[in-house]
Amino acid sequence: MAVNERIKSAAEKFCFSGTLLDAVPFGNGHINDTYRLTFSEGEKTKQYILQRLNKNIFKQPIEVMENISGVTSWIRKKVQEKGGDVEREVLNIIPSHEGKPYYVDSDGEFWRAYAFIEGASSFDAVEKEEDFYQSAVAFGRFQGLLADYPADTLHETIKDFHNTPERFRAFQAAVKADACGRAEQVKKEIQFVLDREPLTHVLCDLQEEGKLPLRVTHNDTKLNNIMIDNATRKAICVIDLDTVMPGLSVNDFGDSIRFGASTGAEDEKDLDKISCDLHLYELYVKGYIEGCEGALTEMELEMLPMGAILMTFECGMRFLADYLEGDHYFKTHREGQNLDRCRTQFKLVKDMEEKLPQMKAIVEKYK
Ligand code: ADP
Ligand code: GN1
Ligand code: MG
Repeated sequence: MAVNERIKSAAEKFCFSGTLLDAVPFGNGHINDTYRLTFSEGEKTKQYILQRLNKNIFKQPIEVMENISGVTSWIRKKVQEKGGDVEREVLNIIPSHEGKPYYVDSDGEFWRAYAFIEGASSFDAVEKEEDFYQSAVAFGRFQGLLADYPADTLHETIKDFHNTPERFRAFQAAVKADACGRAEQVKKEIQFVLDREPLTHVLCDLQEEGKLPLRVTHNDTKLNNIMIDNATRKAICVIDLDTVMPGLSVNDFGDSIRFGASTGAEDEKDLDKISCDLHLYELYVKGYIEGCEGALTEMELEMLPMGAILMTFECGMRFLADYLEGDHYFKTHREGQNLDRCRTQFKLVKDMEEKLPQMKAIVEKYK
């Protein structure tokens, strides 16, 4: 396959070894452009990940890479101390020939490269229940590994990323502007958001009152941001570190539930297929609490179900705002995809609101 000239040119700027054979779009991320590169090295082949950062979203790509460099060196040291495999249990940045963790092309686009984590997969849906449990342990441990990281050195890579009241204000502005004339056809969904304004500040209020601690969090804890070993089926590496920032543990927990405990895909059109699977939820609660190894406070434990509702609500609101604004933020592959995504999230929110007593009881069982 002929390799796209632009990718080839970017690939030449990094310290890869061998001759570039192939470059294919890879994964199902909604933000960056990800490619898997294959190089030949004598008889062998070696793979790498090359990504073009979405600089419409990450306005300060150098700061993103400073965060990732800091966090990955930190994790590498801890993996090393525990006798783990530093090639596979942490993202390894491949530097540019200039010794930088990125390369800026002539159009001002930012590229970065990682060693490819071999013999592992990421999943867009739970195929084996155990994988979901494993992802929970891994995200919990991730939290532990970064518990003593100097949080004040981290840049806020996306301002107010999980500031739900701020997201609500941005949503209201999108409705008011109605840039594409779409508001009329989604009145029901808009009303769903407006009805839940009080929900938006529950967690922020607790944080402001000092009742929920600020921690170093991942902030994008989707199942497909975890690499699972093909042979052992253990979660080995947390990836997609662009949004590692100070945040709330309950949001990290909640975002995983939103994505992984749903009975359907994020963009499923048939809403009858969408609900929160309490069995998967329970597996995640168990794994996350175990992974955090006692670090969560009583209030954090109590608020885990709220985190799930709120992250799902916030994400649905973001999808709807993007739909109203003309689908500029999240990658879409078909018309109406952001609206479908919004609808699955709101269906999940409703379902979780009804299941809240059971969700709380499950946390009680494992805390
Ligand atoms: P996005 O921010 O767009 O979601 P990600 O960094 O999550 O981008 O990458 C997209 C996908 O590429 C991941 O879900 C995963 O399948 C794959 N991927 C990313 N980094 C690696 C890596 N180092 N090794 C193997 N696969 C990777
Ligand atoms: C984006 O990059 P990706 O696909 O892992 C988004 C998350 C959303 C998610 C919804 C930086 O995650 O916040 O929850 O889509 N990432 C960013 O699927 O906005
Ligand atoms: Mg991702």
